Amino acid sequence: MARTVYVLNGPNLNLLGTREPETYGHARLADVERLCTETAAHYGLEADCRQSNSEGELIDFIHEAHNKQAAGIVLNAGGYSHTSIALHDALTAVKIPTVEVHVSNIYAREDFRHHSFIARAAFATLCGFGIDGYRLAISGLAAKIGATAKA
Ligand code: CA2
Repeated sequence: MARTVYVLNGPNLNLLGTREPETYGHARLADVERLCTETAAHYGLEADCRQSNSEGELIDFIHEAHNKQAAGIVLNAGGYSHTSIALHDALTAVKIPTVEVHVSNIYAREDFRHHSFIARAAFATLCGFGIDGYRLAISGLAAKIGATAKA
């Protein structure tokens, strides 16, 4: 069974924990990646965590996930969520079970954040749980692909 979950973070998420804590909290990207690694291990999965500020590189990561037969993708595409048909198309092409995550509650924010192109290509979307959303996303993904918790 495929065991690797790609955890992809998009533009500006490298700034997590350094600015706007009232919106994004105090945890840093390294904390997110540790949380994902630990949660994935709980289900016998491995988290391969990447961050990029470039749309094309995020698309390359999705293609790589396909080539490496990844079990799933957890994606916070940041601002590209609201603009990128290309990311939508990449996810649709590879057909890897994908959960969309946002740290903040995008529906309680500006109107331009209320639409996500990623949502149509993901089987679930989580937002507003802070970084715990990543843990919940991996748990939900594990259930979706039939990976069970290890003792
Ligand atoms: O809530 C989320 O996770 C977002 O994906 C974050 C994006 C935003 O454009 C989306 O609408 C919602 C922005 C990421 C910016 O991250 C920062 C983190 C700390 C300080 C400054 C920016």
